[in-house]
Amino acid sequence: MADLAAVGVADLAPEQAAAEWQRLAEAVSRANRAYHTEDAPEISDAEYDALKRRLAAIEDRFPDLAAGSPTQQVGAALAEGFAKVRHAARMLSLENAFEDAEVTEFDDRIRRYLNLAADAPLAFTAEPKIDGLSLSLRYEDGTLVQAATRGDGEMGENVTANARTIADIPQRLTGAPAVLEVRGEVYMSHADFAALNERQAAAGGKTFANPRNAAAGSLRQLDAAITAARPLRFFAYGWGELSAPLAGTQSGAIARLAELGFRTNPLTRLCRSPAEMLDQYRAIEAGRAGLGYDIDGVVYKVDDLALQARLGFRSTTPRWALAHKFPAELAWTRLEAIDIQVGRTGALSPVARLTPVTVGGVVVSNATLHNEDYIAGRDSRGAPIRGGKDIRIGDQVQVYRAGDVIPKVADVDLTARPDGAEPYAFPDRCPECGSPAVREEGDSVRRCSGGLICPAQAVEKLKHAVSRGAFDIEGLGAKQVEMFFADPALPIREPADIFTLEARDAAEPLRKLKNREGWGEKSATNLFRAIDERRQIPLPRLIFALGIRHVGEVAAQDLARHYGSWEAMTAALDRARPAALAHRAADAAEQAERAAALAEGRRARVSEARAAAVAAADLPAEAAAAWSDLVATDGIGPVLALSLSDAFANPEERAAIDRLAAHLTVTAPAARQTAGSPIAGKTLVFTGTLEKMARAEAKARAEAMGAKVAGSVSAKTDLVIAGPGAGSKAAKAAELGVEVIDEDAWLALIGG
Ligand code: D41
Repeated sequence: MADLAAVGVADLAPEQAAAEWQRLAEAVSRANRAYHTEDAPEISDAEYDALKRRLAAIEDRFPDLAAGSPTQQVGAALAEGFAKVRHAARMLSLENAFEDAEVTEFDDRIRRYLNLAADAPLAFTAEPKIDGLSLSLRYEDGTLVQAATRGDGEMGENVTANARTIADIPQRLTGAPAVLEVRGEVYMSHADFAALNERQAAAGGKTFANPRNAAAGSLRQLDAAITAARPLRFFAYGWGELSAPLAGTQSGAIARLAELGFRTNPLTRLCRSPAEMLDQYRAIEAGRAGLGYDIDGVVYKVDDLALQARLGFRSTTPRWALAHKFPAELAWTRLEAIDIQVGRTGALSPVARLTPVTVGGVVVSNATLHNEDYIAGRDSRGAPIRGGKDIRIGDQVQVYRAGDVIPKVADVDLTARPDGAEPYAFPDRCPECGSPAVREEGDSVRRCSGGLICPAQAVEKLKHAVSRGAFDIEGLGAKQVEMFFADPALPIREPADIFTLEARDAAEPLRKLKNREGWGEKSATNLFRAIDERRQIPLPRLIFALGIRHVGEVAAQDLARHYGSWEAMTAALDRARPAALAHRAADAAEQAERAAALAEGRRARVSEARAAAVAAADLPAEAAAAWSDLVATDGIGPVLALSLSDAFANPEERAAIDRLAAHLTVTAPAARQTAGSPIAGKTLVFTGTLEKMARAEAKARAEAMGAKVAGSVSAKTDLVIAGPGAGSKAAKAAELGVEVIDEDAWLALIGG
């Protein structure tokens, strides 16, 4: 046989191309494995690149060969070693509580949402919260086919080979539903952790700070043989996708998982009241030290699965579950210095530099001091905190750490204060750019007024733009952003620069990315491809990526859903601008009126003052309409609306936004599952008292069926649902000729 490797791609016959493709694909896969999982590259980067280029050239000519090719799996999977997998059902996280009172509030809140009387039965399971990492196991026809870490809840890492080595995880199940996703916590016992660290130390290897880190490090081994040698355990606590229900209750479903062969936590109890939940919390806390593994609280879940389904979830947490954390761990140490960090929105955040101290198994040397008032010993309303004790450099301070929360300085020991310690003077200029740092009325945070000229703000905004919920560009994380921000040859100073990087690199004669330390042909190309993948971006991600104050992921989704397209949103914000300015003027007029009234000893006429300011602006009707449409959007209040409007009206910021958008194709939000929904696309307003379904549930149901829920009635309203006591809104609806129905008609409309 002729040596195919010597034949040019253009000259290969189809069957030769297939054979050559096979050879190259295997060589690339082998090289990938050697490089990524065995940490032992067998060929040079240049040889690797040549193989891949030839493979790609063949696939260009014979596209049928490309499916499943290693050229299709550059980037994420290879760079990080594990393939990403999308969870069939999202892995939610848990809402946290720290106080006993929050358990009663949880019960109250659920009763209110479900419209249950205070004495109606409502049971909860209570189980220890294992301090490990969550894992989702997928079984099809009784066989384990996939194990994935939680990741961001939507996408996790495929760790199937590793999970198969864990003795607590069954490989096969009998009598299970055809599709069953089991969720639970992977952890390591105290004894196994100590023994592992001893072995590691003896072998000169890396030791772990705590059992949680050891479990995470062991599960995320690229070589499953290493995982197999690590003593990991697994408790099942829940489920994801199912082809048939496991039971009618949480406790029944967990019992079923136990029957199927999973370990479930023996301390799980069914509780019939908040008092019983707290009893179980105390019992678990009392037994904590003797368990032999780390737990960080107790998880309560509504037992009745039909009620769980009605309660549903918020953006990332179910309404039917609560994690009641144990009190955080504390330690005392010396405050060495206070550094000021400048954030994305210019906030000056004081950070305590501490003499390192171990808090709950973790060495802490930095902690947050929140803001200027916190250091001075006042809360946001001016009331004393810590009895009004201020914090000074050199003080003995108490450091507090709770779970994954950033450690904070909680208290100060005045008896140990060194002589001559001075009250801390919070800077009134930005330490990064020298611009004045100002505090707005009612804001506890001092902010740099430099905007995008402040390098700290610019770089933080960029980091935000590439973060997970935003552009999420593989290979362009916070570290790389800092590198590019400071790079004289290929700078990235604003998000738009990301999308010109490849073109600038191509035109760059001397300092090409691939020739830099830490970069090569492969990583540079991977980065450019990862950037290309994001030239098309869903609208909510783009809005979130802008890093506008108060516009988080949820608000970005609300805005995207409301406006439907980037063009519609920018046009509406431009139209609304005069009204936004009038509202700023009204805020100022309100403050002036309050001050004047105080001085003159009379009652402030706030609404008159505001109305006069708005009237003086003589707003065009379309501005007023665009503004009321924006602030009537559910989830968007005047504070957010003003912040958004300011960002789009600031000439420098707007120019940067437009430059970015020019590189992008913005995709509309995916339509909800609303086929056949009678209210899809309609704008609804609820008013008055609903008797069978609480307002929050009604709203969630309406949104799930594709409707928008607004807070006030306007010409855009399609339907008003009025309960008893509906007042001005029902009247307004009648005046505008909007259809009004009662709660029974609403229930009939949504089918129960
Ligand atoms: O023991 C745990 N760490 C635990 C975690 C538990 N016992 N139950 C959990 N239940 C849930 C829901 C209610 C969302 C199914 C959880 C977690 N979630 C969880 N752990 C980490 C993220 C989510």
